[in-house]
Amino acid sequence: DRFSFFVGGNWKANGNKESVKKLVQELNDAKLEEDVDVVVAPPYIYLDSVLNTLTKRIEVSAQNSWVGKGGAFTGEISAEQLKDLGVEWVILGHSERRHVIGEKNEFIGKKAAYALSNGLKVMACVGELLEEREAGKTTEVVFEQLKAYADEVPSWKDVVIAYEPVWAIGTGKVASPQQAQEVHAEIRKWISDNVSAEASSQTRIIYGGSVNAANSSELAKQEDIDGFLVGGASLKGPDFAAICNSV
Ligand code: G2H
Repeated sequence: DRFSFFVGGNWKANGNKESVKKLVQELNDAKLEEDVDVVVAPPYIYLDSVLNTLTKRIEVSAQNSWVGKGGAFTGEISAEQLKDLGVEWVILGHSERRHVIGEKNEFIGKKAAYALSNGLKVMACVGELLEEREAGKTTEVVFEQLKAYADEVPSWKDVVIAYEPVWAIGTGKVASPQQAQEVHAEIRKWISDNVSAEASSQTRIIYGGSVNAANSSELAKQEDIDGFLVGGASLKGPDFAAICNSV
């Protein structure tokens, strides 16, 4: 349920065989508090080796999956294949896929539904661009992104929502605890108004965007921040462990 804190590490397209081995070792050695769900998302090509070497204390996620059944889709990886490997989670709708690759709301909603129907759990990302925030459109944009998921997914039971303001991603400009809390509360209310009170109280809403070991405790104190999606700082085992233990 939402009451266990959730921390995801999004490795993005970083690392090589050697650094992945080192990171897995650091994570295996880390002391993690009991009441926190921890998931890491290596690049596709390292998923198998990470699944075979990482402590079972930490779950494994992909960073993307194909929108439907596998087949003639060059360069894609299907939800069925991820399940076959033993992957439990997938990150969908990350801002880098939205704004660098060009994925649209509807496509991302369909991906989420397909992944869930194949037994994967989903970190469903949302977040506004700087110009959208400055134009006062943060909630409008985030609500449209949420609606695209809500239109497709039959249940929110296996969904964690990641709020990642795009202006805070990889920039070192973390949202203030108040800025993050404000949007998290709006998201919680949107789910209550548009999905159900149960989904609203049970769904974890995690924050992403320049989270590090120095700023995670203040963010974690906010009422509606139920965890983090961590990029850069998830590449260092001790830092990531400190973030996991920040509540
Ligand atoms: C946001 C985050 C992880 P970073 O993309 O998803 O990355 O912590 O590097 O800003």
